[in-house]
Order: sequence, then C-alpha cells, then structure tokens
Amino acid sequence: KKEPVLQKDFPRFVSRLTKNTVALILAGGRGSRLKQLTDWRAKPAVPFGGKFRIIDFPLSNCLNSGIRRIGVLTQYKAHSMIKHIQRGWGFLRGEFNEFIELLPAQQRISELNWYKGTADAVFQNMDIVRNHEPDHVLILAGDHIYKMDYGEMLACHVSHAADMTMACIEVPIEQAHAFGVMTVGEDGRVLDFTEKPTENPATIPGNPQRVLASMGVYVFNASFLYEQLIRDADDPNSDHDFGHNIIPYLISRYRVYAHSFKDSCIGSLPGGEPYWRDVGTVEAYWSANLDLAKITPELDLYDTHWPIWTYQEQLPPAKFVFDEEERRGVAMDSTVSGGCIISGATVRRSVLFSNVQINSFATVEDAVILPDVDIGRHAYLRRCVIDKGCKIPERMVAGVDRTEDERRFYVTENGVTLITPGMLGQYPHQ
Ligand code: ADQ
Ligand code: ADP
Repeated sequence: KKEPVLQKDFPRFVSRLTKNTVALILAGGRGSRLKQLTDWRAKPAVPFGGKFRIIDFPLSNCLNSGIRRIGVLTQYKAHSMIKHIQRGWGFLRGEFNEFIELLPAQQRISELNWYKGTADAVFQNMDIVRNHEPDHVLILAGDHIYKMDYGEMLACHVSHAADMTMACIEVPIEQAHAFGVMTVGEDGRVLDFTEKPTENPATIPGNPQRVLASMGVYVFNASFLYEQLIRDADDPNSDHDFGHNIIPYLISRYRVYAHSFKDSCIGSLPGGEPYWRDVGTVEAYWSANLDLAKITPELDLYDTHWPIWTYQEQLPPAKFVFDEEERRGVAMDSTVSGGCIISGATVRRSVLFSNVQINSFATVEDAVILPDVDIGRHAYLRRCVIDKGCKIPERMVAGVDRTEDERRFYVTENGVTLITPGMLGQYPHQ
C-alpha cells in the first residue's frame, strides 16, 4: 500500500507532470437544452464570447498548462467542431510530440455503436492513448467555460499519491441534482460520491446550503485508468459512464482525492467566486455572453498570461457609420467583433460576433448575435440570441411580445428569444 507523500516534501516539477500527460476532451454530448443552437452542431462547437467556441476554453487551458497532447472525442454533429479544430488548432508540432487528435466514435472498433457513455468513449480510444505512453490521463468535459491550470491539479494528484483525482467546486444545494456530489475528508480524500442525487445531497460541513460538486475533470494514473476501463467494459450491468459507474466503484476501493478548483482557477474577480459556467441552457448561454459586455466581467478575456486561443477568419475591423440620413451608428456597453458594420443603428448591452451587419434605424438591446447575421432596417431586437447566418427582415420585432415570438421562435421561461435561420425559413450558408 502506497504511503501518501506530503505536499511539502514533494518536489513539484509541474512541467514534467504536464508533459507526461495526455488530455482527452469529451466533446460528444448532445447539449439538447441549448435547443435549436445545437440542432446542427455539438455543444462544444457553439460560438461563445464574440469570437470563440466553447471548446476553445478547455483546449486553451491545456495549452496554457503545458499539456500539448490532446485527443478530442467527438460523436454527434461533429462537422462544425472538426472544421474549427482543423483550421484553428493545427499549429501544434508533431515533431515536438505535440498534437490534437480528433477521435470520432465508430472509427475504432467494428461494433455498430456510438460511444455508450463517457467511459466507453475513452475505452474505445484506449489503445491510441496507450501508444503515447503517458503517466497521467486528464479527462475533461468539452462544454464548460472556465480558466484553470491543470498543472496545479496534477501536482495535487501526485502529492496525494492518488489513483484518481476529481476537480470540485462548491455549488448551491438547489443545483446538486445536476452534478456528481461528494464528501471529502480533511486530507482531501473523497469519502463518498453520488451522481446526480435526487434527494438529501451531502452538504459541506458547517454550510447546509452548499454541496461539493464534481466538475467532470479527472486525473487518472494511466495504467490505473486502463485497468478500470477494461473491468468496466466487461461489466454487463454498467452504463460505462464515469459519473454513474466508474467513480462510485472506485471510492471505497482506491485512493480518490478531490482537488479544489479554487486552488487552480485563473483570474476570478477579487473576492468573487471562481468562474466556471455550464452554459447548458439558452438562458445561461445568453447571460454568460452578455456578462462579457459589462464594465467588469466575471470572466477576464483580456489576460495575456492565460490567452484563449481560437480560429478566426481574417476580417476587416469593426466599423461604425453615419448613414446617408446622418443617423449615427453606435454601440454602447457592447463588444463588437471584426467585420461588423453598424450603420445608422443603435446597439446597447450586446455581444456581436464577427461579420454582423446592422442597418439604419435598427435597435438591438441585450442581444447575443452570432456571426454572419444581417439585421434589416427598422428591426427591433431585445433580449435575444440570434444564430449564425440569420437574415433578419426589415422591421422585424423580437423580444417585445412573448405570445407573438412563441409562434415562430423559441422563448425561454424568463423571456429570452432564440432565433435561428430555420425558424426564419432560411437555409444557413456553408
Ligand atoms: P454530465 O455533464 O451530466 O455530468 P455527461 O452528459 O456524461 O455528464 O457529459 C460529460 C461530458 O462528456 C460533456 O462534455 C459531454 O459533451 C461529453 N459526452 C457525453 N457523452 C459522451 C459520449 N458518449 N462520448 C463522448 N463525449 C460525451 C458530468 C459528471 C458529473 C459532474 C458534471 C459536471 O458525470 O459528476 O458533476 O459532469 O458538469
Ligand atoms: P460552421 O461550421 O460554419 O461554424 P455552424 O456551426 O453554424 O457552421 O453549423 C454547423 C454545420 O451545420 C455547418 O456545416 C452548417 O452548414 C450546417 N447547418 C446548419 N444549419 C443547417 C440547416 N438548417 N440545414 C442543414 N445544415 C445546416
């Protein structure tokens, strides 16, 4: 039985740890709560923050942490994401043992199966991972927005002589049902874990309103992971899912530790909560995007020490013009990306992705406008998310009359309207 090595005694060569790690990003979930935004693309490929896609966050975290061997496990609706990664992330150098590999379902074994659960997705690619001979495998979800130094987590894992380490974050008890919830001993060892508890989730000692949730970020010793995946693959009663099957099995049998996200989160506001968002619903997506247009956003995208990388088209700068009737084109409390033209229109508290054209007399407020959208004259758009490629007709109004909007569009409980090309009877450009 291994004795734990105390952190203070352990020389933390974090760069060696990150170098000998392979990261696997699970990017195959359906993301169905994003409604029509994920009709044609997987959730990790959904555009975010004016010029990024959601998957750019875990990918950038890997790169900034010094992990440069990355597999992206895809399945449903992967085209848009594959295109994005091929165009934007091809700069890693094979000759330096760096890579991003796309690992689609159904490519590896002859069975006619999509990946069954998350553990099966990793199992099906196990031989590829094994060929790279990593010491550690870092497993990540592809659909959260956060900045995290995975090196700190690897160091925490090694200093505990753990078999597996899970990243965790405190969340309000009302959200417990959406997460894996754990209890942790004083030394950081995980004592108990319940995936998506339906009642009485274990709360944090001394704080009955909060629980400790798994972030779906796992570090495994590589050989231990292979053993566990093989065992699980042979288990006919398993759904082959990390949260439901693998983790509950490990807790009482092996050394499973928790790593607090607070210790490796990059750039939260002073005194603020560490920033980690599942932009899983249209409303959460809308609000996380709009937060970026505030005076002091919770998520700092301007930090040059932890840049978020992405693919972006070469585009001309954003332009604001007086129209022929001398109407001023303005945007206030907004972020405006390259290629945008605001001509004689007014934009307030909005996030404009690239190539958005807004024409005279149009008003846009509290809106998230994805790339390649054209907004016709006199249109009035409020509290909405406009999907890529929409051509908003002249004088169209959205976000004012809920009943009217519900006839054509998707409207969330709190009145955020989602508009996609399909809903406007348009076919998006390729
Ligand atoms: P969920 O997010 O509900 O819970 P899941 O739906 O399995 O778990 O998604 C995890 C990640 O894997 C997502 O990025 C998803 O896109 C991807 N994914 C899902 N199925 C996949 C498949 N078959 N193949 C490839 N990728 C797939 C998990 C944990 C909880 C934890 C939360 C934190 O199970 O314990 O609290 O994440 O969000
Ligand atoms: P991109 O890949 O250019 O980022 P999107 O993310 O908007 O494009 O869409 C993903 C893929 O789905 C693209 O290939 C796009 O052309 C396709 N697509 C989007 N909407 C539809 C639709 N309504 N019918 C058919 N294909 C669509």
